[in-house]
Amino acid sequence: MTLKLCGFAASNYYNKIKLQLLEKGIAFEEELVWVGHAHATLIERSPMGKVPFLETRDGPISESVACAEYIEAAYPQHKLLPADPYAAAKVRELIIYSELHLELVARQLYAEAFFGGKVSDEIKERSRKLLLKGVAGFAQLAKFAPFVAGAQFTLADCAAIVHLPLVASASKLIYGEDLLAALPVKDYLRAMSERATVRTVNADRKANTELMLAKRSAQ
Ligand SMILES: N[C@@H](CCC(=O)N[C@@H](CS)C(=O)NCC(=O)O)C(=O)O
Repeated sequence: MTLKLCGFAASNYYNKIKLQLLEKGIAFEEELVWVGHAHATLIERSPMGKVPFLETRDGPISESVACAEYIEAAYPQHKLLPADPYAAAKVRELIIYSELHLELVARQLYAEAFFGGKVSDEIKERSRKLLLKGVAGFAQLAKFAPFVAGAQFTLADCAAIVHLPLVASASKLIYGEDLLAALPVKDYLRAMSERATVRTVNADRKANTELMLAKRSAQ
């Protein structure tokens, strides 16, 4: 059975896995699955009702970290995790920083930054403090030389390429200041956007975002 990536292409976590699959040159199918109405068939495949999830020959896998690790183990071509245990741990560490300490914190702001909603001043203030701490931590670890973990393109790039633009633009929109501006993120993202795989992900993301916004305004 061909591996199937399920979710929607406006999602940064979906695109993290899509980029990994494209970089590794793995044949895969995509199934468009929206979230928000946690119907039984979605919950059966992804118990938290989140995307992405994979459909594999052995069954479904939810949570992008578990999906990414499964792909690396099951499809060893074009490794995106170093063989050296310490180097691999440093890649995983960067993924955790970009998700737990940056993206998940910035996510608190998305309702107002991107979707016309409102976020309380209390949440904005708390998120700003956490983001400043997360950015300082990430800055200490990220190499941008030229890839986020060093000389090789790794899973940390799959995460950084999809998450950092959201962190930068949400902070710019809410605080009037890009909290990542002191890091070479813009140059890094510009360089990464020249990769054919990233161009594909970005083109599909734009098309799917329009579809998602049209769907929302029709509700
Ligand atoms: N920890 C999850 C996060 C995935 C996530 O938050 N996905 C969003 C779309 S970008 C989602 O499914 N949101 C719907 C929800 O939270 O109910 C992962 O790494 O897969």
